[in-house]
Amino acid sequence: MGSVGKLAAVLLGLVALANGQGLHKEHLECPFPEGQDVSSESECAKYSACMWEADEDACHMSNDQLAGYMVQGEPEVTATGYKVSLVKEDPSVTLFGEDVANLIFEVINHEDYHLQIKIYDADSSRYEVPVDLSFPDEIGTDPLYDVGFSEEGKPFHFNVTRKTTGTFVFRSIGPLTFEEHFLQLSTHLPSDYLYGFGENTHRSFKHSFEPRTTFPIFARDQPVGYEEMNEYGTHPYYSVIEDDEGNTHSVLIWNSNALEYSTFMDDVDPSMTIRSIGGIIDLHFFLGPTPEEVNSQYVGMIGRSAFPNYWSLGFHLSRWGYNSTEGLREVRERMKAAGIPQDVQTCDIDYMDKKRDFTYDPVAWADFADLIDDLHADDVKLTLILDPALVIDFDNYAPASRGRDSDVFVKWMSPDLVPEDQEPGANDYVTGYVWPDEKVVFPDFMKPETQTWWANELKEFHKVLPYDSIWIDMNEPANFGTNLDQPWNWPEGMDPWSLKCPDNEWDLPPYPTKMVRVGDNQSKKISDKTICMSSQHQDGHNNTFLHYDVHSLYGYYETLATYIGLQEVFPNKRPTVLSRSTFPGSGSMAIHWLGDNSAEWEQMHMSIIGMLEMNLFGIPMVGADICGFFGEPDMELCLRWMQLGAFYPFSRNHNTIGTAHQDPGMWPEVEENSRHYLLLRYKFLPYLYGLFHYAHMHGSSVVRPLHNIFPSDLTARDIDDQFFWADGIMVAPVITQGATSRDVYFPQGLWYDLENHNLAATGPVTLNVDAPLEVLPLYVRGGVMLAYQEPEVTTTKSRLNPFGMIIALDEDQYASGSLYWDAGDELNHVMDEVYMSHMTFANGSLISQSHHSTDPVAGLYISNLEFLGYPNIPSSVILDGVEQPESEWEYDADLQKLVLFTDIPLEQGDFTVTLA
Ligand SMILES: *[C@@H]1O[C@H](CO)[C@@H](O)[C@H](O)[C@H]1NC(C)=O
Ligand SMILES: *[C@@H]1O[C@H](CO)[C@@H](O)[C@H](O)[C@H]1NC(C)=O
Ligand SMILES: *[C@@H]1O[C@H](CO)[C@@H](O)[C@H](O)[C@H]1NC(C)=O
Ligand SMILES: *[C@@H]1O[C@H](CO)[C@@H](O)[C@H](O)[C@H]1NC(C)=O
Ligand SMILES: CC(=O)N[C@H]1CO[C@H](CO)[C@@H](O)[C@@H]1O
Repeated sequence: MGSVGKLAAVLLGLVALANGQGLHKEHLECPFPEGQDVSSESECAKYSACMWEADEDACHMSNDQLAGYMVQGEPEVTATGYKVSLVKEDPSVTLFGEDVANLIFEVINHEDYHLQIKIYDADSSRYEVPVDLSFPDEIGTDPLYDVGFSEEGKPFHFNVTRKTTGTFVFRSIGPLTFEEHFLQLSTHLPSDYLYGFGENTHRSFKHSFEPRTTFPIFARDQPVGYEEMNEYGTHPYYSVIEDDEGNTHSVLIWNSNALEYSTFMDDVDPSMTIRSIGGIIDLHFFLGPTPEEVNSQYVGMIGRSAFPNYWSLGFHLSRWGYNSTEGLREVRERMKAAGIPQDVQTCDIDYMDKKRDFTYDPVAWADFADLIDDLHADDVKLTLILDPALVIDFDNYAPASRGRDSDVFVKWMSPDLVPEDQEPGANDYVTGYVWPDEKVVFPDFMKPETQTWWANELKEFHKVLPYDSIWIDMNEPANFGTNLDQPWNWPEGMDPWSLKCPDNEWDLPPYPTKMVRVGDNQSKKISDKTICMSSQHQDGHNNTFLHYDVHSLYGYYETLATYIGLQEVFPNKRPTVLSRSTFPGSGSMAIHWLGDNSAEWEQMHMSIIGMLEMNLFGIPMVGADICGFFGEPDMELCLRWMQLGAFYPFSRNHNTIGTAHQDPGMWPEVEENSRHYLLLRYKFLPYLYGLFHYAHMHGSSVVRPLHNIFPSDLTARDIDDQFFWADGIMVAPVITQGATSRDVYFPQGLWYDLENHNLAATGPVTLNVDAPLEVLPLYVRGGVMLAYQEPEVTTTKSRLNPFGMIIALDEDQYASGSLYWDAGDELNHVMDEVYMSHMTFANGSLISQSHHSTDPVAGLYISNLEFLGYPNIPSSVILDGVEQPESEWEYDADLQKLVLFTDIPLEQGDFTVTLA
């Protein structure tokens, strides 16, 4: 069939040329379950949808007509768009078998900027992601896009173009594959400025188009490493900057099955193949056109980010292995003695009794409740970890027996699969093994009964240990030793045992994706380190779901249950939930940290990439384990990481058991420098808090890549070792061992040093800046205002201090900004309980217009207005019509900085300053 295929390919190429699509060879490599390295003529011959190209020594997908679908009939108009029928030309031409014969290609218009395209089985229903999305009631009238597809009787292709520029956004290439357990769709991309997809071990923010670059996506307990791996969460979402002007779009692949994506060059065109092993093809396009508009449009659909408690923006200290209250007190005393800011203390599983959730060690942690009182007396909050899996010691462990009474655990899909050695009392539940010393069961958080039971356990436990927030770990869900002889931590002396998954189409799918070939994949199966794909979940409507389909939603539903449960524990307070596994929408409920990293320099860099990506995914409250989880950092690494981590939105130092302490008080140099940079963080928390409020209300990112602010700056698009807090503070951390300086790229505009207020650069320019060990390069962009408050060692204290504003002027002597304030932790913060002022400085006048109520701002005032880049000494300074005496302001001609000492109560609301 090789020669027939080639002839058809040539003919098709001519058709494509006639259509004005250009003559592309569209050489799409056939996917091999064993990986592309096995490619050979005999391997290729196994798949009738593939053909061997002897001259290129490569196995390619056959042409579209042979291997793909044809357009049949006229489109059928629907209320929101239209449907087109597709038919598989030759159902026997296949990759892995069971090709779906008839498909529907459906175009659904939402807002003008939002297009949905679904491709699904015309004859029977398939699994679709059950998570709710927000859609508008009415569709837009002037879409930013056009959709094209092939004529009737032609091989099926479709494209999406941006109307204003005519640039294509998506242009499918090659045959579409739609089989029972394998979907594949390839497209050209308008440029190689491709970002996103996760959660992955990306070593650059901008994607590579080297041949055979393939990343799997599937929730997995996979520590950070350097292979192309899938990690804890699932975010099949990417964005592309299309052109030099910076027009940007994004695409969500709304699919929760195991996925992978490959990037490559098709001749001159950057291209991508998306593969999934289940569900349907359901694409959501967001047309922006700016990167921040894309963000806002996307999170408007999946859920805008949660508004964090003010205290959660403080510094969190954590480790696994305090081992006792005494061990924890020792570290806490070191922090206090050093005067290092800390708002949250976190405990890992070593506080538990035999690693059981909702318990604490009655010996080593006997006085835990007293310790919590002591922390609270210092205004420090406590976060406790919980794992999803509960021991099946039903007779002695009430949370599990109550769970069994409510029937809340994940089951086998069929009673035949329950193993013969099932523990008595474990019903038809899937049992595994994780941290506790007995077998465990896994709550099915999709069930409303489970959510009720979980909320009750959270409430009961809070009566025992008055925690402030919950950290949910291991929720991919992780299970140790699946399919092996026994888990690595199986109790000594017990007969070997492990969870073994059956050999069926779900646990042994024909194409398990690259995930089985990377990382810590001991059994090389899709169920490795998790529960079996033939486990079964159930929702509140008696719908059942295979774990195969909803595996990657486990963390999402546990987050939802925890978020709801904590609202019962803390009525009308914002729940603080930290989750390891996430899915689109998790950001509306949870904080995320980037998982188990290591104390290695490159992982500092990867943490910036991960943080930028999570901001794309609508999870702005994010950070990595400062100083590294595995391994032991030296002083220099930990110091540099504390500098960077002081500017993670979620700032937490955490490490693993059996390692030396790495809290900032461990080295004199780290102690001094961490105190400095954490105090600087605390100083600008009012600014950061305002950014989170804005993100929550309008759906923006908090941490941004440079190109989100400068989309048409081509240099900015490659930079991933600098980042912004919104568009105001630019952070350029040192992430190289031994470096005492670094190159910093300053885009267009004026840039002031955040600390000494010097004019540091007039961009665009790259400068080598001094960054000796004690210095983190930080800049404020001309044109923005930053709200601040004098810092203290806790936010409880700093929140009482006077405010100031940094007013960093641009070339036009202009700046704008805002100050947002409220009680700091209320869930339903209504507008009459907040203070919100918008400030603009233009034409020599600062005008502050406020919306405010008295409650949250009583006793608070603005004491400093600091103008950076003010060119000359003013002849008069007028505040609310009153000329200010010279004692009330100060001008530094060298710095070109003017400071006004004011006493403006926030309760006053509006004010005006005029400089002449
Ligand atoms: C999009 O598809 C239509 C219909 O096949 C075709 O006429 C048009 O040239 C395509 N546009 C691009 C940019 O490929
Ligand atoms: C689910 O099924 C059970 C048992 O058949 C039934 O009692 C219950 O009403 C059903 N619930 C819903 C929401 O349909
Ligand atoms: C805590 O206990 C573990 C395991 O027994 C041990 O390896 C570790 O060194 C202990 N940690 C500290 C800080 O003593
Ligand atoms: C500044 O003054 C100019 C000229 O009077 C005016 O056009 C402009 O709108 C003013 N800008 C602001 C922000 O008030
Ligand atoms: C633990 C384990 O078996 N890891 C292997 C997973 O697969 C990759 C790629 O084949 C190997 O390099 C790892 O050693």
